[in-house]
Amino acid sequence: MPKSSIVTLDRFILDRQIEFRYSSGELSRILYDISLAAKVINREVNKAGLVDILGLTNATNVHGEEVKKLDDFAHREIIKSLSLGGQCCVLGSEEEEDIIPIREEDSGEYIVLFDPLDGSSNIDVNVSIGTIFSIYRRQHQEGTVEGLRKEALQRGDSQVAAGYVLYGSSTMLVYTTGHGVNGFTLDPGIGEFLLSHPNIQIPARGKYYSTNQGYYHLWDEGLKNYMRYLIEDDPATGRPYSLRYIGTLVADIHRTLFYGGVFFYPRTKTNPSGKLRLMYECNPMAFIIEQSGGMAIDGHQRIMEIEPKRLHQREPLFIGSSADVRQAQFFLTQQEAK
Ligand code: AHM
Ligand code: MG
Repeated sequence: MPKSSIVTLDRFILDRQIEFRYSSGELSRILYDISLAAKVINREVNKAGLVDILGLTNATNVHGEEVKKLDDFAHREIIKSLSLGGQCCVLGSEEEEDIIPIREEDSGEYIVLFDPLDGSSNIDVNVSIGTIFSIYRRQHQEGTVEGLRKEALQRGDSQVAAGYVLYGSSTMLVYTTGHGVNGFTLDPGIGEFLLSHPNIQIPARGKYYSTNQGYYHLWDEGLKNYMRYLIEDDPATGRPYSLRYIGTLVADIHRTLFYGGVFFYPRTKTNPSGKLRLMYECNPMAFIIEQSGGMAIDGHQRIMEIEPKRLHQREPLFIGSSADVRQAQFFLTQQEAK
C-alpha cells in the first residue's frame, strides 16, 4: 500500500472480512453500526460544554425533545444503531441492569455488550471519555429470556471482536477481531474514521504506572510492596516509574497501549472485587491488550478465562505491558504465599 493512501474504517472492515471465520458480512455490519453510533455520540460530546449557554439544561430542548444526560444519550444511540440490522439477538449495556433482547424470534447471531460512555466523572469537565464494546457469537441457548441471559454471559476468550472509542484531543476508534489491533482517527472534516495506527503493538515494558493511588491504604500488602518497588530509584531497571491517571479507563488504557507500563484497579478492603466490570470493561480491554502483545489478569488469573456469573460482575484488573503485568503478579503471589 502506498504510504499516502487513505483507508477508511469501512473499507478496512470490508477488506479484512475474509479473516473472520464466519465471514458473512454480519460482523462487519455490527462494526459499521458501532462506528456510526460513535460519530453521533462524538458530535454530542463535542457540544457538551455548550449545553448551558444554548439553554438546553431544562427538561426539553429547542426541538421540544427531552434532553438526555450524555451517558443516557450514548446508551440509546448504540441500542438504536444495533437494533436495526438484525445481526444481534441480545445487547447488554453498563447503563442497564438486565439484558436488552432485540427480537423474540428470528434474532441474529451476535451479542454486543457495551459501556456507552465510560469515565462518567470526567464528562462535565472536558476530560477524555470513551465507549467500550465487546462482541460474541450466539451459542444457541434456548430462545427464552433466560437463554439470552446465558448468551450474554460468555467468557472473555469467546469474544470475536472488541474495541473502544476515545473522545479525546482527537476521536479514535481502536478494535480487534483477533488478528491484531488497529486504530482509526476521526477526520471531522469528512466524518470518516481513517486508518492512522495500523497493527498496534504494546511495548514489552513501559515506564508508567496508572492507578488510583488514593486507595493505597486499602490495598493488600503485596500490592503495596509492588507500588513501593515501582517508585524506588533504580535507573538500571528504569525506576522510578512515572504516575499517570486520568480516571477514564479508555484513556488510561489507550495511553498504556502506546507507551506501555501497567494500569491496575485492584481489590480494596472496601471493594473486594475492585470497581471495573468484567463484561463491559475488563474483557474487551483484555482482548485488545493481549492482541497487541500485552497481558491482562485479575492479579493471578487471566481475565479472559474468568467464568462470568453476572452481567455486572466486578473484577480486579492488572493490564498492560507483559513484563510489567508479570512483575505485579509476582509481588501479589509472593505475598500470598507467605
Ligand atoms: P464509570 O463506569 O462510572 O465511568 O466508572 C468506571 C471508571 C473507569 O473509567 C475508571 O478506570 C474508573 O472508573 C475510575 O475510578 P476511580 O474514580 O475510583 O479511580
Ligand atoms: Mg465504565
